Amino acid sequence: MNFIRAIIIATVAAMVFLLPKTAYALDVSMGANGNLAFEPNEITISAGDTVHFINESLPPHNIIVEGRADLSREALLFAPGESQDVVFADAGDYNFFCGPHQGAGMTGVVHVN
Ligand SMILES: [Cu+2]
Repeated sequence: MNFIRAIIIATVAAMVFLLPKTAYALDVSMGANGNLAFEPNEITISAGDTVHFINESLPPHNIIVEGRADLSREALLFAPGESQDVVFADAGDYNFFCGPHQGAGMTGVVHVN
């Protein structure tokens, strides 16, 4: 009986260990409450996490990550609720802005640990 119990415990432990790591995803809204801003505009995540950018009001918005065309989402989002995901695979600090509204201060920074 103890042997079977040990096998069950070992199996469950292995299953938990082998579960794919679900990367954390953080929501950042664009233009919420009629502000030309990312909200939040300073975020800290772990390498491999996803930032989920959601279009709100005062479109169009996009996401330009300075010096990283591969992480940028240049396509302009017009409709509320449209979104773009950006996965930050490597540690570092990433400045980003909205192309149409950079001059209005629609900027932010992602700290990736
Ligand atoms: Cu914008």
